[in-house]
Amino acid sequence: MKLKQLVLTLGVALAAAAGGIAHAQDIKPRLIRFGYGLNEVSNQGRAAKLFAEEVEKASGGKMKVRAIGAAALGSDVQMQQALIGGAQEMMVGSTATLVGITKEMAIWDTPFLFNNAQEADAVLDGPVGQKVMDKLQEKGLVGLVYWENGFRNLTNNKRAVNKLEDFDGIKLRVMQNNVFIDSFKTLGANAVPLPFSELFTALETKTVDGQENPYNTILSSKFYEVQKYLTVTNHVYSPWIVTVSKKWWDQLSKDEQKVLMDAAVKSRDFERKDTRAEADKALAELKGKGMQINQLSPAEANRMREKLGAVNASIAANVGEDLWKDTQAAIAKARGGK
Ligand code: TK8
Repeated sequence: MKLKQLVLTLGVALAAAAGGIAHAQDIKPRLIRFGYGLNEVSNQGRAAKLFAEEVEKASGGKMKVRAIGAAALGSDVQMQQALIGGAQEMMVGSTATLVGITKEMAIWDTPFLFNNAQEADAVLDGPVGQKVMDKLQEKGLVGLVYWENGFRNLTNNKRAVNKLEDFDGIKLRVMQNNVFIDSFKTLGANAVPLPFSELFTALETKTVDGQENPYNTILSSKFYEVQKYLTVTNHVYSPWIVTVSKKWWDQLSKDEQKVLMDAAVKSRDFERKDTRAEADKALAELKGKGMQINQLSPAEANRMREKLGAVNASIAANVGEDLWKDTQAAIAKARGGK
């Protein structure tokens, strides 16, 4: 009788302990390191914060996103490698920095591909954008959504760029990507590939004379402190892409994957609105900060466009003629040509 009681008590105690452990495991949240390159007070930082909040809310606190900006986890390229290896869970960065991994991403670097953000949204969120995104999977990455980095514009410290010839000899930082290197060499600049995380210092120390990025970034990264001239070129629309380590993604339940996907879509919609609202006011702000701003005349803009057309053939060859044609067709459709 005594023994039976002891066994019973022990059994209850063991069951309680086991239950306790299982419970503790249940409430220990899944930690997601979400890295990005810009600082917290940027359009990228605001959207990363919203993503983190949405994930936490939708998972009832079971999933926790630590959004880590200012390239504290590394440059775009370093973070991509960490995702592939499984050492980091998520990031957002430029599609242009993914070209070394997935060559099809170079389609988005085509100069003057989109005339406006609505065309970009239609193509990126449509079947062509999805197809390019899905190519990441065979390399160990899962793409969720495209965010807007934006139309890129030129800044430099040498001279106001009013005509094509003014690019001559400008040492221009570009993203680590052949299309960008070729594009700016074609225009006569001295293109220097560098990670974004090294850009401010390179400008400050005059290692390079200039760079190109959307208004939002010129503002949030305070490039106006180290750059005098801004030329409105809108030479290419630059997407950001939210990616996940495939190694890690494959361990998640379908529910967890859905939480991330839904939050990614919400962050995308928020980010595009926020970015566009900020861009609308940015030029006036940059002027207020002392930048000297000029527009290219329509004739010079055309010369630039024609000159950059020379890189199209090599982009098409690199991404494949089928993808090139599908993209052109999708743009025509977005323009209402059907
Ligand atoms: C941020 C970069 C940045 C991009 C660049 O990590 O490198 O110039 O425009 O947004 O991805």
